[in-house]
Amino acid sequence: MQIIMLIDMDYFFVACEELRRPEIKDKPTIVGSDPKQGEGRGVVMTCNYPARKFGVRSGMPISQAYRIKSDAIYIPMDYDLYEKISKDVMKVVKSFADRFEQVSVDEAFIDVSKKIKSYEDSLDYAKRIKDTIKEKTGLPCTIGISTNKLMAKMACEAGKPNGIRLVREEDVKEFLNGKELDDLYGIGKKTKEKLEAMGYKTIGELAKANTMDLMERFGSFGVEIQKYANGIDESKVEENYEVKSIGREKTFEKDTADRDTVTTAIRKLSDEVIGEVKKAGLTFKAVTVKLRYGDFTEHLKSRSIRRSDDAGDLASNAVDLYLRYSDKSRPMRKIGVRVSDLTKARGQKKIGEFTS
Ligand code: TTP
Ligand code: MG
Ligand code: MG
Repeated sequence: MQIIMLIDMDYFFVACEELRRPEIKDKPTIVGSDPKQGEGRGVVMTCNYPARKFGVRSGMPISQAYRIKSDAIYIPMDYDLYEKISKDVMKVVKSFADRFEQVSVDEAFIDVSKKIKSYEDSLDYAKRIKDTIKEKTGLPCTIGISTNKLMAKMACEAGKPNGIRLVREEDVKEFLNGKELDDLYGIGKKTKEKLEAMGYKTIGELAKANTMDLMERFGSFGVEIQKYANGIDESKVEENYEVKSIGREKTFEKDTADRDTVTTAIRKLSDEVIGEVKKAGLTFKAVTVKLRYGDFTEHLKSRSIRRSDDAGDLASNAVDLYLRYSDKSRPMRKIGVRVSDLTKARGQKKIGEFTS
């Protein structure tokens, strides 16, 4: 039996803000663009549940949110904060997983089929994950548990907010049956309208639809959504790594145009970068140097090389990029060395293929 969980943080950006501004708790709060007294452009990134009660939603124009709830608390985005908290959350989630796949800043799938042998145990296990996230970050989440990624996602939606929701394999059909078409992952407003025009109103009806008709109307996408309507999803939880590149920088104590000083610094930085690369069990294919001059102008120079995890390869290419592309007459303030296009050393997929 396969047991998959989706962990998704509740009203994430606002919840992060709540940590440093406890006074906003339980008050309608919106993170997004400046509403400018209703004249503002841009959208609501997210809002807490008290704001949702009034009909405010993610993605809604901020001016519309302002019309609905002008006395809500409006907070601008602080992505650095959310990213930092996200890392803390993901660290916890990963520690509970056989396989871990982060799919956005606030959600991740885990496969726990090896660890958990029964649905009863999965509920206890989810509770432990939820409690640990709360303990380490102070934030609430919802966990959906089921037999594949699709159903874990749907279970999570149904369990929102601050819940744990299990949909057993034998209950999948009934769970999906009466739901609206656009409750199904993959079906948006347009597809819903087309399906309704064909006479299908619920997920249950789509599940039993004539497959040829769906093929004719939607091509292979039609087959896929019908599979989804039957709760079928064969995709696996794909291990990913949050690291897209690894780099180090050095600011010189005094701006310098001395070639040896810079070259020595590049070699040292290369060693440090390789230390990280090896620790993570990765190889790299792209090398970038950052050249920043005393007047703060900055240049990035990159090249692709044969895949490697070797300090000599990195240093020689980084030094070469510096020698070729830097302006030797101008004193440098800072130098940086970075590797990217990372892959697990044991020949697996490229990182960019996993992360959004
Ligand atoms: P979601 O998990 O979709 O939403 P949420 O965490 O705010 O609320 P819920 O309790 O329903 O899970 O998105 C996570 C964060 O990502 C959200 O706080 C804001 C941001 N976000 C975007 O950047 N773009 C989007 O289109 C959406 C929907 C959210
Ligand atoms: Mg969320
Ligand atoms: Mg999410």
